[in-house]
Amino acid sequence: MGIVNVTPDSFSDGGRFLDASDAIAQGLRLREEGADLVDVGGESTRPGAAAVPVEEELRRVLPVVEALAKEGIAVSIDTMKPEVMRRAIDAGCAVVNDVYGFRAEGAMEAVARAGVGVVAMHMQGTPGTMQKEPRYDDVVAEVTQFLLERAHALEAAGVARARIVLDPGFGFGKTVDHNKQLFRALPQLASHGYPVLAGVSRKKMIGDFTGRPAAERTAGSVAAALLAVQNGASIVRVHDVKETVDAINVWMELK
Ligand code: 9MG
Repeated sequence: MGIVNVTPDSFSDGGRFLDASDAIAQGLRLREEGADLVDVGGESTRPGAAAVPVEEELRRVLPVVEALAKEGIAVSIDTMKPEVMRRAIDAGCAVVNDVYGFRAEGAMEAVARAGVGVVAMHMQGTPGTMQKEPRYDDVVAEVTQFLLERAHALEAAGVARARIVLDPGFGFGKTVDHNKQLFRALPQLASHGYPVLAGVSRKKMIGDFTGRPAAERTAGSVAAALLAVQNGASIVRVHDVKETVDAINVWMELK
């Protein structure tokens, strides 16, 4: 899954693709580089980010979703808002990626009958507050329980089991130690039978391990994506598609 942020304030590529034509060009480039899915987001979810009004989010993402879908690209919409989900589905998106795990009122109904794929992610708190003081007694058990509960709620709302992807939400209300524990537990999470998505690309955790700023975290991010796949992730959400695809292809040939 390649990332297209149509936002002025993403931590890793803030403002580069705010213009719709730049965002569309980036989506096409990511497909050429080997992305199977392009994730389009119009509201930053970086720690401390402020919420964006629904009309502004729609203005940012809809032309991009529509243009990429028309090109035959499988588009996923990164949003927490049911109205954005509905309009993006009408515009042709194939997957809804909700970092809030479909907890907003009307979110499950927005996807239930549409026949789209869904990514339900775990987040403690909200983007505005989540990194203030993340706390768990047992992060792996609590995140797993939350995700299975969301999956069952989605199924009860009418989403086919085969369309549900689970995501532990690296960096979303987690310390580096929480992230490490969750990363090592990916095989356990995958064992429940739902595909697992891992998103670690250019995140603070990679910066903590390498000492590098976001723009210089490609090698660290590729290493983490590769390890996530080895640990059972079916989808990796990445900025650096070409490098990640190369690494995975080499590993597949040599393993
Ligand atoms: C939007 N977004 C930012 N980071 C993410 C992650 O780790 N997973 C998913 N599903 N979405 C993310």
